[in-house]
Amino acid sequence: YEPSLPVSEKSNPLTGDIDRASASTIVRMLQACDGQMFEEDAGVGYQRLFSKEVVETMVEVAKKVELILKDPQDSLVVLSGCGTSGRIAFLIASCFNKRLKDISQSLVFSYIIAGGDRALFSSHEAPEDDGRLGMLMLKEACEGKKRVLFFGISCGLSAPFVAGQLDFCLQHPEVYIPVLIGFNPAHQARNEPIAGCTFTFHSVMQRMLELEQSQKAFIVSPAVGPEAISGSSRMKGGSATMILLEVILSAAQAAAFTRAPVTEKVILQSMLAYKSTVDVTYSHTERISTLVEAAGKSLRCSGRVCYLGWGSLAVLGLIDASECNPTFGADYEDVRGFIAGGYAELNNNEGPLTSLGPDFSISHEDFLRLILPLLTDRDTVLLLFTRSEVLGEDVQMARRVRQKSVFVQNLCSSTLQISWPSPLTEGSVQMLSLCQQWELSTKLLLNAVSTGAHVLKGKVYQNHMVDVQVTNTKLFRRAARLLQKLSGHPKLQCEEALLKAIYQSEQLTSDITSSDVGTHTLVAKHRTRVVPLALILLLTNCSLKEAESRLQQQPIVREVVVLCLS
Ligand code: S6P
Repeated sequence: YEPSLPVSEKSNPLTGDIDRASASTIVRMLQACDGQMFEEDAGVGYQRLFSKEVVETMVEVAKKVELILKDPQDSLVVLSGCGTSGRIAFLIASCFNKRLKDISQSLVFSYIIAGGDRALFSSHEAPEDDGRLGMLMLKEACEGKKRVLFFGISCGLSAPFVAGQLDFCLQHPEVYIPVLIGFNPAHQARNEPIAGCTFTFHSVMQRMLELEQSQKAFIVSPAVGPEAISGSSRMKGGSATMILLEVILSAAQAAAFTRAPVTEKVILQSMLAYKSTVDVTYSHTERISTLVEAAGKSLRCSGRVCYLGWGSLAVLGLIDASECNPTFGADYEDVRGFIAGGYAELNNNEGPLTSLGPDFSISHEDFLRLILPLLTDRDTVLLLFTRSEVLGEDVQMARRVRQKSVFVQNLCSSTLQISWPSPLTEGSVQMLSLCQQWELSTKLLLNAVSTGAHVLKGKVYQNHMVDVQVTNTKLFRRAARLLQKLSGHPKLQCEEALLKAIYQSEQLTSDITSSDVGTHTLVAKHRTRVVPLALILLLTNCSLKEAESRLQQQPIVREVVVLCLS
């Protein structure tokens, strides 16, 4: 079934055996996968990051941002997406607003995430399916604006939430210019009907393609190769989103405030600097492997991994931690992020969210109060900071954590001895890019730690997230496809097994089989381990009860499968 899949959903041949690899091999595999982001077009006809068309479009988009920065009255640049794409939208909008504030300019960047701010730090995958909600949230965010540049981010060119927003932009060209950021060739955009809408992602994209010539819409969608863990777009998808947006917005800022015009050369050089960042980060494979090993050990013996961060690096910690639940079926206690200054530092749209539950307690005070007393030598704590941010706070914090004999590792430029590529341009751009590259570097490290640790815990089968939560239509379809691949059974049978696991019912009533996928995913929200359960059902033809007990006896899915097959 693989040839029919879009690039972002394919499984990567480089990582087929990642679930049996050691920590250092896992890191080397991730390095090879991330390296694919910068590969040239290898004759497959897909656009890549460095393709001429991609760079040209980035120049045009940066010029549109520049116009808004120079004349911000009644204007807005909105970045929007679901899951990781929405979280990166938040991170970038916050970073660039901070920089505007530093030079006393109007703040023009704003973000939207499907599901609202609670989705910044916890998994809310269902709103991704709601095209109308996307449109309404965009309309509300832009109330009264006369000019809006809208960046809709969907790595897989698939989120109905974003399709709804792009459609709305196309219907109001007098105000909105839509820019689509994704990582598949245009013809691979999702063409599945969207509940309550007359368009699909694919059809919206076709309309945008027609408007590209007249610069009324833009599409930046280079392929970056399949993810290391199939479909896990938080990894390369998220990194490439950061790179594209940071390059475009930095170039626009430099043009608006330092009179350094946006050119293809500026864009290309800036992207090359990100390539160097990836190379330099992975030149520390040994140190990263030590972290992966420590985090894996913690998770394997029911310990926890905590990221204690300062500034934007802390935001990356929060983001990485929040993705472990939907990706690996992890508990929110397994990997957690904390930020110095809490919500005041985050400055998110909806303000403090602490009242929503314990998983929204994210300040260092919360860590000291709720987590520190519980820490043991099974746990791993990573401190994330840049030297300029912390002024000794890190040392104090590390001392307090070390008293509990926890494995502590500082991730900052001095500890990892990460040296940075020589500055490409003079002036403020140099400062900006230095800071941004720290962020990409930190993201890669954290993705490696959390992915590697869960792989070592047995949460990945071959290179598939077999314990994925089935909480929206994309994930339901992915789960059914995975069952087909792993069991060799036909689609219908795999969907039936999945439904049995979701509804916890041996018999599928007509009520169940006649419901739509949206209804199934609402029920699946309250279930865990549905894909492993369905897989055992398919492989052994046993009862649900028996499948559950097999899974309880051996939680590592690959081992259960080996047992079932033998
Ligand atoms: C992926 C992550 C998801 C995606 C979300 C949006 O690792 O768990 O939350 O970010 O589904 O995907 P896309 O393709 O629209 O950017």
